[in-house]
Amino acid sequence: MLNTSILPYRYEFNQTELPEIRACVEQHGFAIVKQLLPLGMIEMLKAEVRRVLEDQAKASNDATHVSINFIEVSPVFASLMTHEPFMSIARELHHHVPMTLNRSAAIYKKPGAGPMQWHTDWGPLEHPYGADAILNNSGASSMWFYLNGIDSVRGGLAIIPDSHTENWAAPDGFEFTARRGSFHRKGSDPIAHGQMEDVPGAIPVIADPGDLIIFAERTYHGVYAHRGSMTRLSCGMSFCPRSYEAEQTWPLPESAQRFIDSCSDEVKPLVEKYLGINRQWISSSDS
Ligand SMILES: O=C(O)CCC(=O)C(=O)O
Repeated sequence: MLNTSILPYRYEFNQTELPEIRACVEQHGFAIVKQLLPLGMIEMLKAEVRRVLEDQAKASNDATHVSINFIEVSPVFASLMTHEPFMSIARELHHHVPMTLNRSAAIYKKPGAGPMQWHTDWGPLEHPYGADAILNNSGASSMWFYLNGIDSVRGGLAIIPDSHTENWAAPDGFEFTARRGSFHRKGSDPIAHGQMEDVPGAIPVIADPGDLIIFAERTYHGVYAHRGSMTRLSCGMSFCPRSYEAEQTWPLPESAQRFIDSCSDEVKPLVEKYLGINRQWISSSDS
């Protein structure tokens, strides 16, 4: 069922409403596509997130565990690049220009996890910067699946609609932290705000398993504390225009090369320019 009650415009769509999905992301910085994944795929992806992250999660007291190259190690997730309902949305978001895989991730979040502070994934390319700044300056929209469903109780996302534009002003009563990375209450220490409930204009993202959540690279978002009882499993990927040329990059990681080599001829055009990710890499101001 489509829910339009929180905002005065539609932000939930069926998978066939491609122009409407793109228009919503362009105008408001996010959209939700209902019931994109079949049940079997949801269950296989849950198993994949567990396979990749559960051992380390069980051996650790940390509540949140992340794979930053999930697509490279999950053939099931990679197979979404041949799932036409998913790819037709990716192509529409990019106005049908040639695309390349930008990045991917999976997250395993235990019940009891605290909130994640408000932030934008975008960051300025001011030296020294890391791989995240390169990959989040590519014009990519994140395409996420929260495989158990999310809301404000179960460690769901909070987002600020319309916060995806370069000149967006901080919410009333708040000002930006350094490099506009987050915001803090005026008069408080300049550290990222960690409460989801008290930010003017913010909304909880409420989604079912199999729904696709899309948000733009500048859209401000945070995560509610996980007060549910089930481990929250999620995974996402993004694409950018193939014409995107980063001004500097890291050597292609071996895992990324292996992944590219493993892709079928059908998928190859989407991964030939894939950069992988190296979080140890730092830009150089000499080049
Ligand atoms: O945990 C989530 O759902 C979102 C994570 C996130 O915002 C991030 O890694 O930038």
